[in-house]
Amino acid sequence: MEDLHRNLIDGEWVGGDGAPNINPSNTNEVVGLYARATADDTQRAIAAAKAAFPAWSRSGLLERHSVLSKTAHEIIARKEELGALLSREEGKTLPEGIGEATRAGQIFEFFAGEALRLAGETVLSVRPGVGVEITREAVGVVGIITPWNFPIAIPAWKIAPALCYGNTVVFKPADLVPGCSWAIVDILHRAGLPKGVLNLVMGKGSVVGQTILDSKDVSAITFTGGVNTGRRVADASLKFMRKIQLEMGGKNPTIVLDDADLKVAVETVTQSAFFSTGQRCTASSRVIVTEGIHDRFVDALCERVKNLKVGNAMEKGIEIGPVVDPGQLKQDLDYIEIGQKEGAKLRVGGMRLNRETEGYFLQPALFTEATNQMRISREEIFGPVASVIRVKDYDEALATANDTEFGLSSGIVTTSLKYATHFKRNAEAGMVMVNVPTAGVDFHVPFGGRKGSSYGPKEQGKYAAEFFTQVKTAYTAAG
Ligand code: UN1
Repeated sequence: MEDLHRNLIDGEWVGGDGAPNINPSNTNEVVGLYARATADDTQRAIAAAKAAFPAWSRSGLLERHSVLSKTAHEIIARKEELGALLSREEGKTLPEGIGEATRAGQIFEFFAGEALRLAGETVLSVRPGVGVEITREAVGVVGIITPWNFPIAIPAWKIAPALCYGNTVVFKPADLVPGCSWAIVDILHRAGLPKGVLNLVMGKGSVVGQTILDSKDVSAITFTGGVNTGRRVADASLKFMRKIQLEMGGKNPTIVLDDADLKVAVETVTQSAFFSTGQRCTASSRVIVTEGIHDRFVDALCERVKNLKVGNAMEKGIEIGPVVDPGQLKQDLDYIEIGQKEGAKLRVGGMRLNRETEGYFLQPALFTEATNQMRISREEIFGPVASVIRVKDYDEALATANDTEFGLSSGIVTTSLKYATHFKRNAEAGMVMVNVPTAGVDFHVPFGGRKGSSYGPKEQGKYAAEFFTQVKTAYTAAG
């Protein structure tokens, strides 16, 4: 079959029948056929990664630099094509898709540079005549499990550091969106990675993911996805004393204070809550607004949200693409109903939309008069649904923002240096955003949360070394 995309195991493209990858903007369109790995395939992939580890972990830095750098250049050269593939398989708008593809290229470029900066420390011992060296070494076979909502950026920000620091990889992309993952593995393979260093096993979590979790030969797992699966990764890993890095949910707040610039507030909240169809763990779904600006802000926000252009992700001028699949659409609609039953006021949107093509289009939904106790304020919805919570003042806003089991990204819109400074110090989140959206992060600085959102070392930037390496301290007596 011509458009069958196979798995890459030990340097060979393998696997039979493919499952169709469906375009959520047009469910009649099959983006491509993608093979599904069996448990057996996954075990072979793990064995190949294990066999490739000794050589790759000792490979010259120029070899790693060269593969990562070639990959960066090819991704950037093909950003329009890869961005379109992303939009077709996941439903982000075309500019968002191209932006994400560009980001993936930049991430590879960053780690191509990091490969040349690998260094340790030499220190004196407390004992005379003894020297101490502190170095970082690769961890081993890393299992990489990625979600559907960032089909190219998240694979990039896990694969690039894994390879940079000398690990070998078994990579399982989200079953729903294997297209971009296949494309970057193909690029890396052609860029000259030795066989077995990077293995692609597309397929189901219950088969492929489970086999990775159950393997004693997988020394570390980096996972982004839902809280429940994250817990399963953690549970399965303790018995092997395996390193884990988990990025899970969010219920990210954005505070709007009386002194905020109204335009900045409306734009920041609209982007945080609804862009990428609200399908980001960094999306803001709780908008906490102080009394003095509340009504003015809500009116202006409703106007903006009402006019958002929802439709086929590939069409020019579309601001919000479709929801990714029927399961997610049902979850969004269920929460829209729950919010109304709980007594929040649905001010805008919340209904399915028909467009020329058959797709999962949903008018972004904005609730007002919500409380922080409602389920819509406590549980992650992962769709274009946000609620406004009215509070008296900054102190109540901060307490409300922190009153959640999550702690990924926390935002404030204010012109006050005093409140901005206080918020940066007191927000219980891994990332704090002042007058910028909670979502849409830089690629060269640490990414990650705290509390129920994340577990383990941060991702991205030079901090990625924490997870993808292990530290060794060597003592040498001069004799
Ligand atoms: C971003 O907001 O730019 O799954 C990145 C997610 C996050 C990535 C967000 N891990 O939504």
